[in-house]
Amino acid sequence: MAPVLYKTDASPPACAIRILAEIIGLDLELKDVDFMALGHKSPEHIKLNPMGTIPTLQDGDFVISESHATMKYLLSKYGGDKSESLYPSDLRTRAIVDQCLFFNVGIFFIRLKVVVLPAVFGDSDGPTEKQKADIDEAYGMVEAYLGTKKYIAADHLTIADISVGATTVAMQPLHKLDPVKFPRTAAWVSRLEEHPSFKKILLPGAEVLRFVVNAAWEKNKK
Ligand SMILES: N[C@@H](CCC(=O)N[C@@H](CS)C(=O)NCC(=O)O)C(=O)O
Repeated sequence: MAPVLYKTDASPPACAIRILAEIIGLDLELKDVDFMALGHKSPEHIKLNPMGTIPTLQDGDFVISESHATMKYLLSKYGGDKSESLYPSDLRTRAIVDQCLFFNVGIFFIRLKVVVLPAVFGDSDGPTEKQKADIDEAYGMVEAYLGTKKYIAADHLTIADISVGATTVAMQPLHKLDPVKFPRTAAWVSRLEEHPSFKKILLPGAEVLRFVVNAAWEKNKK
């Protein structure tokens, strides 16, 4: 039986899991959670994932949430010969992949979430100057992590690119990346956007997020 992924199209971490699954050739059964109706906070979903967040994965009788942990689980169980390049066992490379994943969890994605949630569930009509400055600061961190590498943790694609890349692409409608200030990040995003799985899963997802957030801002302006 295929693992079940509770997701919304607009969720960058859910897109990250789907991109990984597609790259390793794993079928997922996708179940949409009605985010606007707070389906992720329903008693049934909280039972699966006490954080009440999307995505959540159910693999037989095993349930795991938090996309970064979930990606590592899926890769260990189903990654086969793709595991080594996506999450290299070399001590330092793996440490750098982890650094990027924790940066995404602890800093970068939070800076997206604090703009999106108050728009969708509150009365925010756009990002504040401080939020935009915080996003720019985080783009600067991505730029520094990239350094002279082609990808964020190594010279090839790893799960760090999938997670941090999903946040970066989804962030664009909230506060656009300035390619003059962050040229390496801009080139990396273009490279990721050419990847067939990013094209198929993330770009439409980011478009849904753009639509939802813009509609919320417009409504809140009235
Ligand atoms: N670090 C978590 C973040 C998950 C997360 O915050 N997801 C958003 C949707 S994209 C959510 O469920 N937000 C609702 C909330 O935080 O209450 C992960 O990567 O799974």
